Amino acid sequence: MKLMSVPETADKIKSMEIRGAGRIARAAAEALRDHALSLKVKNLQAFSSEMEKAAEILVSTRPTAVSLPNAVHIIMTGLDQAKDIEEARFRLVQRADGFIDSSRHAVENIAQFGARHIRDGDTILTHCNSEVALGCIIEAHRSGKEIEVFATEVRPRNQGLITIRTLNDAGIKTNFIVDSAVRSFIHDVDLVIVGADAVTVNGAVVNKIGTSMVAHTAKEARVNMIVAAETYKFAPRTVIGEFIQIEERGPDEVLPEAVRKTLPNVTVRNPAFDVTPAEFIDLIVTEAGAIPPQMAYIIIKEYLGWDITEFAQGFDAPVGFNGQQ
Ligand code: RUB
Repeated sequence: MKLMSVPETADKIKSMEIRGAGRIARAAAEALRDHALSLKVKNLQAFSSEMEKAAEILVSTRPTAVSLPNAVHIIMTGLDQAKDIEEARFRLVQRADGFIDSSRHAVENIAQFGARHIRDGDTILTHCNSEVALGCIIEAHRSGKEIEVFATEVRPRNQGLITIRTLNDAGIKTNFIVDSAVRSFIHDVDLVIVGADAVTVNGAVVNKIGTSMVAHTAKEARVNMIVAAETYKFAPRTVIGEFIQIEERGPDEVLPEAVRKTLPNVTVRNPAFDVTPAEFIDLIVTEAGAIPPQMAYIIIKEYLGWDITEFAQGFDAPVGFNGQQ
């Protein structure tokens, strides 16, 4: 297998060749691990500083997916405690591999937990392309439940096309609709399942633009909404009131330059994500179990191992994935 360099991985994340919060985090973990393995430097200080630079490059690629800084933080933790380069390298590789394994297990466990909330005969609506949300749907189908799916197109990047291909290949009956048709079909839907790029301490979910409109429509129609999210998508810094930055992407994704040139008074706005408040969400399914969104702090504190007191000592307190030191 060809190793991908840090700049290569960063470019692929920026251009969305690698996309989806979980995949982004695992790709960053792989890039950091491969970088650590190939790094030839004279001393531990140089090793740490090169790794910090690589981490910064990766974290700056996409600002919204909290899985990315969370993964990088987990992997970089403890470097300063190593006694030499080889120990630092070993620890980092172990942490990166540990993160990738835990992430894959989390995706599998969420599929199992989430599928339990899907009943035989249910019609499910999903928005964007989330491997964990799709995992729940596919697992419900695999376990013999007869289900049908509505999948949105997801303008402007059409992630819905990836979703319908996956559902089609799994043999699941699927309806493909444009984003603006959600309200027209919501009465045919029993359950909405989406993924998340970030979950804040107060249970708000940041996900693909349009998710909050879907959630609003579901609430109005009294259709339950489930969010499938690994614990590393919960955002520790929201505990101290920090906001999740919503990525705004370039106008070309929405309208070609040739057309924009003819419209001098028009500005294209292209936020990639939006925020769905906790009161629109019935359940967040994590690998630690399903929780009401209002319990997000418990995941941040008990499961991720972050505590508000740690912020007083600085953000770099040595805590790791699943609270392991
Ligand atoms: C992807 C998106 C997905 C979440 C969760 O946005 O909003 O719903 O990232 O995905 P983009 P997953 O296409 O802009 O990356 O469950 O696969 O981590």
